[in-house]
Amino acid sequence: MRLSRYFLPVLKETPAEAQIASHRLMLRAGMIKQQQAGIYSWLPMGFKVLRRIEQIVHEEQARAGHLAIQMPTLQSADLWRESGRYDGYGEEMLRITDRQGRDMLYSPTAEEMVTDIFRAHVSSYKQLPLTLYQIQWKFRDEIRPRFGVMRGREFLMKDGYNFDLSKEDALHAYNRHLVSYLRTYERMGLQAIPMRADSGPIGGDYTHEFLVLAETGESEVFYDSEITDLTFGDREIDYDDVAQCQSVLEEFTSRYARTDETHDEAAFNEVPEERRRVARGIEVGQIFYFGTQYSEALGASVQTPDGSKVPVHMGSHGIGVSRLVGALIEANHDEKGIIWPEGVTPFHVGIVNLKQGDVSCDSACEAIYRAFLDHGLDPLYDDREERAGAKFATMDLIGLPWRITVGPRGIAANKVELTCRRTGESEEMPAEEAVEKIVGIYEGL
Ligand code: 5CA
Repeated sequence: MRLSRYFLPVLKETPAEAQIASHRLMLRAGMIKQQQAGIYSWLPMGFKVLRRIEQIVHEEQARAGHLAIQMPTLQSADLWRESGRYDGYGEEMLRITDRQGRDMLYSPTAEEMVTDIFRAHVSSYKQLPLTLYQIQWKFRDEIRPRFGVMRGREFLMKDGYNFDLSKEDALHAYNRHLVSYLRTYERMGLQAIPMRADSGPIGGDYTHEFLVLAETGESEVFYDSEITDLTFGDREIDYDDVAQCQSVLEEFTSRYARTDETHDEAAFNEVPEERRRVARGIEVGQIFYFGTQYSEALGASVQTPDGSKVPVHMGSHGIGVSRLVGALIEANHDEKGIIWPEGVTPFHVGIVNLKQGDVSCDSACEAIYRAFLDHGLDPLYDDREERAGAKFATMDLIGLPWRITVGPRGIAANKVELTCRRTGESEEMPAEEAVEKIVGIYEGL
């Protein structure tokens, strides 16, 4: 992409309504535009990051053997009356009436609808296990939408639902989700810690929330500092291996880590004092096992090997896809702007031409730009007639992890400058070498 042809409506002033860094930076970098309280349009660069996050989520769900579907955002109230949640859900549910006077709602989650799909098509244990998921917009009429996309009213969620014959199988599905989520967040460059949580309106006894530590997080968290040393890394996982998934769950959940909703002071005090941490976190995902709550209410049962009929055991598992964009920025920024981790960056590299219109600079930039495209990478070339300072400020604000700077003096000596956004360190080298280095960095991702 050439910046002269892009739509990047950068703001010079810091928007007064934004209280936290991620919200400010998303507005300043032209990623989103607020349309109503808690409802946003996603502009090209913001939308690109959202798509990258979705892609990682899809890839990791596929790896775990889960199947992508798409359910409607508008659902019939009758379906929700069957589970008993239509009346119980409260003010957060946006209720709508169509022209025939039928009650509808904008889905805040989709346990009912996915169970309806299941009961229509599955009747035998032989069709299990089954996990269906979607990435779809949700609506929750939050009383206090705030912090931009972090607590929106309309927000994008990955919601997945497992159907299993027994509690034991469903707990394996729970573990499988925990493992796949660890991988998912790490690929985005985030550490998200599974913590014991409260199940809220979804119901059930088994639930973990995934929290990214950040001062501006909405949840208070209590944990054993040893947990922050754990990384999933590139270990091979067989998602059908019950013992292996269970052991990962144990590894990541055996230390004390809870949100304020389930915090237990006595248990926390058993952690050695020097390892006790009280902090804040952003909830970027949650997994639940709730047994037969919805399958019984909606009549989703299967025939067992001995011919009897039993309701299936279920759980649901969510990732806050749009919230993650904010969480990623909270965890990765400085006073100049965003610092994207390579896994989710909207463009792999920025190219800054210090003297637009100079034949040698222009042709060097064009060659670098082409070389990246040939390697399947996505460069952003700042080809505008702007001062160097303004170009650098834009690049720092939008936070591409790598920048190549091309100027007349460097080109005369066959050199460009390669700068790392995170460390600020620069190195001079021939253009081909800079391209190779960046290609190498993205090869493993
Ligand atoms: N049905 C289950 C899982 S599929 C469910 O709805 N879970 S949830 O309520 O925990 O939501 C899943 C994730 O969506 C949360 O962990 C959070 O990251 C994100 N989320 C929830 N509410 C909002 C909101 N108002 N704005 C942005 N993201 C949100």
